Amino acid sequence: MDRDKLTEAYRLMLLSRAIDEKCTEIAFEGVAVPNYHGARGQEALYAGVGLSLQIDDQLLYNYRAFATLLAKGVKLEELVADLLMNANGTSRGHGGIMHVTAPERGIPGRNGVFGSKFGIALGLAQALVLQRRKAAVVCMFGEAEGNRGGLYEALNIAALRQLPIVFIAENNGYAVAAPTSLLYSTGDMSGMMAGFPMPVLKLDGNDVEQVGTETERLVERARDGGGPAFVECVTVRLDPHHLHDDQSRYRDSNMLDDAWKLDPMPRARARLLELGLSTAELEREEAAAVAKVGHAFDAMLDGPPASLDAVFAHTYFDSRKALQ
Ligand SMILES: Cc1ncc(C[n+]2csc(CCOP(=O)(O)OP(=O)(O)O)c2C)c(N)n1
Ligand SMILES: [Mg+2]
Repeated sequence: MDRDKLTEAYRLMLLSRAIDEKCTEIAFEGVAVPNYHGARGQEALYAGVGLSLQIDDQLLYNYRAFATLLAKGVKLEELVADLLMNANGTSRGHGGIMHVTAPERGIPGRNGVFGSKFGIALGLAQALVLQRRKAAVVCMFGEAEGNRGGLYEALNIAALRQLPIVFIAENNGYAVAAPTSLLYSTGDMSGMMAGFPMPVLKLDGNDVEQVGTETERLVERARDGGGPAFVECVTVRLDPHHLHDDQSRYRDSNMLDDAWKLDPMPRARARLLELGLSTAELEREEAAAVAKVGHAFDAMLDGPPASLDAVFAHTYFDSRKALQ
């Protein structure tokens, strides 16, 4: 990555980290942050993937992907409002971070049932092909979702029809408390896929340059009719599964110390210094991210709750009208 691109990636990573720090802070003060799952440790993966996407690409995200959503065009204030689950969010307070929805920006929505997104990815990709749009679907999932049978069926159909889908497997070491090695017979997420007729890559998910460069190449290849690909990004979850998870039950302090050695933030920072950014410039970037996130939370904290009327605004069937 050149210096400008890496700076852009680092900005996204900083925003993501600042969001985590703010969510944790206010949650401990008693503010509800519904369904918040931290991204600390995984910022390089999410920023790298996000930067490889254009507006017309379709993103099926997972709930920690703050940097990917921001890169895809969700405004920081909207994302914060989704985290706080109020009416200023993309889902108007009806779904929160689990259901960020901005179809005009290539985010068709998310549902909480693991495994369902694979069939949706096939449908979105088939639509892109039929409409002759030069765009790709990026389908992101963790170890739990990647262990559903639907993934294997989707990989087969994607290969058979040469659909433009890049599958991104987020190997952050755990599905809640279960380590990856307990879930996959090869001990990782890409070893399982070696036989599928498509590029199958295993990347250092904490290296934002590697993730950004490789996913960009594969997304472009998919847009150009080159077919699907499977990318495992090996990363690290630094925090508990969510704020109410006691990770001391399955990770001791030595394991956590080792995890923190993989933190992608200092790594990206060191690379920017190598590329010629000064410490003062980096400090300015870091302070700017914290300030931006702080302002977004200040602005969105008292956002209005979801409106009851809007419950029926985006549905095919309005039961109130049927009862009139
Ligand atoms: C079909 C289904 N079963 C169970 C769940 C509950 N669930 C929510 S998060 C989670 C674990 C997720 O682990 P992973 O896929 O590794 O993603 P990570 O949280 O590590 O990002 C589970 C089992 C679900 N959402 N859907
Ligand atoms: Mg996981």
